[in-house]
Amino acid sequence: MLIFSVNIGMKVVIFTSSAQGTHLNSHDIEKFKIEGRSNVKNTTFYRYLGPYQIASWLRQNDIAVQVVDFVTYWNYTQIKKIVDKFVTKECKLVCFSPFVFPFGASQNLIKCVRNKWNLLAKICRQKKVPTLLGGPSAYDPFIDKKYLDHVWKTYGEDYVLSLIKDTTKRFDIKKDVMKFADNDFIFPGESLPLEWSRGCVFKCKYCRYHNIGKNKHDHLKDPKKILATLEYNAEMFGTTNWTVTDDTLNAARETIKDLHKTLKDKNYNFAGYIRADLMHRWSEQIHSLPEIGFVSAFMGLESLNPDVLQLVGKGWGGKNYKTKLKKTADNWGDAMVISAGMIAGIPPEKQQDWEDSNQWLIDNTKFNPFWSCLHLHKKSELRVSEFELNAEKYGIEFDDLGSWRWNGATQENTNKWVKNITKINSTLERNKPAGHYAFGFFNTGFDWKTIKGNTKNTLNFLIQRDNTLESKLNDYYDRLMAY
Ligand code: B12
Ligand code: SF4
Repeated sequence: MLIFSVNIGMKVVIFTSSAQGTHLNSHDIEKFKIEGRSNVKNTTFYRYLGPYQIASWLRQNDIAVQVVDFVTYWNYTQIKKIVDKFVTKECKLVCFSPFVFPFGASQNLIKCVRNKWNLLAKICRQKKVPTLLGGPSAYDPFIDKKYLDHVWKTYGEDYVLSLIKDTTKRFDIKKDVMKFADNDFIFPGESLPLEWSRGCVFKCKYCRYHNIGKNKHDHLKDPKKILATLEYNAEMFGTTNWTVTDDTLNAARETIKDLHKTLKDKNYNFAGYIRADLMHRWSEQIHSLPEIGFVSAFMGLESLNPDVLQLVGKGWGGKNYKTKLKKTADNWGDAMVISAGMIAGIPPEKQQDWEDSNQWLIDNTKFNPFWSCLHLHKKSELRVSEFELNAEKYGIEFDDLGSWRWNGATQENTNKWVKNITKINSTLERNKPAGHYAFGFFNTGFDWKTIKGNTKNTLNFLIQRDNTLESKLNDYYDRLMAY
């Protein structure tokens, strides 16, 4: 392999740890006693778009940027070398963009990941370059304040640019063509994330996203720019597999109609989040999404109980809910691999209701149920969602450790139930990876036929047996340091 160094002084360095954000090396696994990793071990990775999107915008403004990914995996010596190489005298800003912790992450894992980010921030601090934390974890920062000059909680393009350049230029999602770059070190066959739009038309009461309840016509990327993004990156990196990061991609009805005309004759694969109620209402999507190339989705159902849905603020909790859902599932057939996202913990449902819903999904659909425990923050400065901000109004209480109690259920017991049902569901033949999670397997070298044809357990086993993840991340490091 030809290795050469271009020696460009980077003006901005953005550190991230692409979702899942918790990749660990074997030394840390031992040191922090991370047990049971074989069940939860992150055998895949998928880039978190936020930092790359900011980098793309800065590069469009002639600012040299290095994104440094997979931060949690590097050891002390590697981190030191990375910082020495990129945080040089040309560097005007260091950005941190960690992803949020997965719900249910163990305390040891959280400690280990926090530790790594703080170590990195401390080493950067010694370089006396301004530091900035942003992205979804900025709402509950796990990097110590003493290492940070600024914290930013919403979209970052304009703010970061304003710190580097005096300009009146403003970022516009509608017109943007997002470009990955050579020094992002994209792997052959890697799936990449892209946005079709920003913001969400719904307003769920447990939601911690800052741009919800938008009008459905707001912040939609021009379909021509979506195509240009696909084509640019296909040409540069051979990318054909894409995850759409929108919270509800099928809310963009006109975008789908428009893209259907062009994409049905191309060979792209897509995955993303869709909602069943919109599929039911706009039934043309049953055919148009697979024809565009959608092969897999994560479908946010949350619950099968109309009262829960009404409390949460989801539109589809009305009459004949299960009948509509079954019809949508039947219409879909085998066209897509789908995970049904369910949340345990919202009243009036109790454990027996969650059990029944899990069984109903298994008996009546081909969906793979994916359960999460309701997640709420107690500390007032960390409260963002409606349930958090007005907990008392809904009868939500918190114990001394910050765990919620609601309508007789506790976070601890609900979590236990979620862990148990996840284990039980993982033995089912239908436990196929879906949505964003499925496309992570492209990045470890599998094709769609193999991903679709195997359970998560089998794929994880193959990756661990062959040390695929480790060799990919080590290869990334070599390319980063040789740049
Ligand atoms: C796609 C997605 C996922 C995908 C990620 C796939 C991937 N390739 O990265 C998957 C399915 C893996 C995922 C998982 C989870 N997710 Co998620 N996810 C999202 C989603 C829908 C989009 C994120 C995205 O990429 N957007 C596109 C980019 C371009 O936009 P952005 O992230 O907003 O980035 C901008 C700003 O944040 C900012 N920014 C980002 N970094 C930086 C850095 C600096 C320095 C600055 C200044 C700014 C900045 O600028 C960026 C450009 O404008 C968001 C909701 C949302 N719409 O944001 C939830 C969201 C981030 N997820 C959330 C959660 C809770 C989770 C889970 C914990 C859920 C779970 N059940 O476990 C897991 C954790 C995963 C893990 N660690 O293993 C929450 C976080 C809540 C919070 N802030 O506390 C969100 C906000 C959803 C919500 N409605 O509440 N997720
Ligand atoms: S939880 Fe998802 S669907 Fe609900 S408002 Fe938030 S982003 Fe939208």
